[in-house]
Amino acid sequence: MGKFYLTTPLYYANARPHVGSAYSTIACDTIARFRRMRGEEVAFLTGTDEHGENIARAAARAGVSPREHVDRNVAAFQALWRELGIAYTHFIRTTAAEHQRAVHRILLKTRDAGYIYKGRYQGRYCVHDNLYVTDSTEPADCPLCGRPAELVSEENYFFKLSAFQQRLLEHYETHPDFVQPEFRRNEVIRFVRSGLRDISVSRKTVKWGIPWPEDPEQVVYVWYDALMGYMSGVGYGDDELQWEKFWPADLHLIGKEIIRFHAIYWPAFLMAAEEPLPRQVYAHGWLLFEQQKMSKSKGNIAYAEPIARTLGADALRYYLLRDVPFGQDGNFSHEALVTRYNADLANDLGNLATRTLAMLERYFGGEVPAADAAGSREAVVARAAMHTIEQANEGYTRYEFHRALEAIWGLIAQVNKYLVEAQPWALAEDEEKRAEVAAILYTAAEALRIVVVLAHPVLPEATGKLWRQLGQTSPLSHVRLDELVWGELRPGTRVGPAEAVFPRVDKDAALDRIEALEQQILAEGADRPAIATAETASREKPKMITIEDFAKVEMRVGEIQSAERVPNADKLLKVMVDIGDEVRQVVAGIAEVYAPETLIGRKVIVVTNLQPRKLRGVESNGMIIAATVGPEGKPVLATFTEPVPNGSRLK
Ligand code: ME8
Repeated sequence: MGKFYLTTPLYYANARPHVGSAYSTIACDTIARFRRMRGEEVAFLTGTDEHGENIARAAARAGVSPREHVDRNVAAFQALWRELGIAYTHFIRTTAAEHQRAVHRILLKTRDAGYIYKGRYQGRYCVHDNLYVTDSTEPADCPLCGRPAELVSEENYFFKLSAFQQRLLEHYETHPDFVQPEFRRNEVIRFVRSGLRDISVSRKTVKWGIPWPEDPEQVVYVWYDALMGYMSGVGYGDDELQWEKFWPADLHLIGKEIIRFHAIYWPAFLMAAEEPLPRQVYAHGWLLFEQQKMSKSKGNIAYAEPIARTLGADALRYYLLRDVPFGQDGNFSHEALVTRYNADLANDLGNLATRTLAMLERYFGGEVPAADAAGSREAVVARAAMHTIEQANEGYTRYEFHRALEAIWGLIAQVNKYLVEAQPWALAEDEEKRAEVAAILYTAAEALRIVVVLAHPVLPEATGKLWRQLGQTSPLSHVRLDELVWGELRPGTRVGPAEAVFPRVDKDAALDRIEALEQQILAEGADRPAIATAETASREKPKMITIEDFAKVEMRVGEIQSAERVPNADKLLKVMVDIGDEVRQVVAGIAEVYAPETLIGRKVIVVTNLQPRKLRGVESNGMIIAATVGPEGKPVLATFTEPVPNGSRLK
């Protein structure tokens, strides 16, 4: 029996999961179920990435220890996976003792092989994405989340990534499937060709992490730590039998933003430690919500629970895999989801099932009849079903879920049409047509059986119910997808009773209920996203400060004298502001909303005692106050409606 080992990313345990995290996990679960139905032994790993400064800060904001914080969020992940029918076999937490041992083991191996050295790291680091943004100390924004990267200057351990440039390129060449889809592979190759620099793999000022072996002053860089979870999760250095059986991984499924970590760092780390490389890294696209990546930092999040509790987990699974071609970005919308639910699930599949089962009950006492009178029309349906079996298998194999589902729903539409044309309900009135009616209903029921088997990886719960309604007693997950053929439904099988697995819903009522449940989640203090965002910040209870704290901030009325764009920065304007006794140069992130010429003469509020800093090389001596509005964080300048002299102090 073949094996298949696949993984989701190990999600940051800094907040509860959202639809974005559910997306990758549902895709993996579908692949895992598909592989099992082809007779393979599947190890399906998911888990949580629990170390690093971003987690420690999120915990501090929530007023709990990092350990408490991650425990709470991990529980939320595990509960959601249960609710969504995710049948993972392994769950790794990067705070587990066996994981720490595995990290130490591989680091020591790497050091002994000569690929680790001590040096000084100086540059800009994004705490949220754990990304070394530049090696320069100049201010820079993180390319992943757009936040300003922080200045880091410390003694670190470095990994000789530069030594692996050639070997990586050779690997991509000789293993064309290693990075997929193809356009991502090309992206990675281009990046590696442009040159690789050594990277720091430890942090000194961060405390929440795995201590560096033999130097507890330092902790292991969180990406090194997290990637190792793919190995420690299946027993690396701990459970040889399991390790030997499942490693190398057959598939790391990830979102496109973390491809460099997976397709460059990860194989280089493994080459250095002389461990076998995974077979494939597949990067899917982003779910966009209101045109932007759904993400904790932007606050434009949809949660999975409200959908699962309104329409069922299968509805979410189906929508996510059907609506967006896997690999590309796609819009997520509750409206589209409910529309698909009613059209594809309640209507198309629901009608085929209830109609067929109800007629079997009515005309044949709930027993599948023989199809002796089957003619050419029935043969057409049988051929279409066989073709659909091929297409669905192919779609799943290539992670083209939308194609697999399109093919299956194509068959459903064809059989529904066939029933409308054949009109068994009209023929049933004529006793002489009984054999014909039998052939029609056998054909519909057999097509339904095939649909149920093929859709099982995506709709595990609903297909399970339909399977039982079709009178099948063997476990559905044991049916072999690669051996599925037409004609195996046995005449004489008792079916029914027909029960709707996807009852039709009123669209507005469903949307209202989803919205109400979303609000409930946001209001649940314990489970709220731990990262404050433009949208969620207003809902969070602010930490109190004293009047003395507030008095430290000097704010004055200013009048804009001139404004111009900062070159190569879409968001920034260089503004000269008259604050009474001087004219200050301030750089403000408002260029996307305000044209420079519209600002002249405008009264604004300026924070005047901020330390000067450089933004894109332009010095800023203060800050102009603006509200942050909507999910995109659109700035709206604060101003006065009554006359007020320049330089007046605000308090
Ligand atoms: O990056 N659309 O964790 P993370 C599609 N801990 N997929 C999305 C998504 C969206 N809008 N939002 C999230 C980390 N995802 C690291 C990984 S692995 C050793 C360490 C999914 O919690 C997608 O798979 O930020 C993305 O790559 C992942 O969640 C990021 O999860």
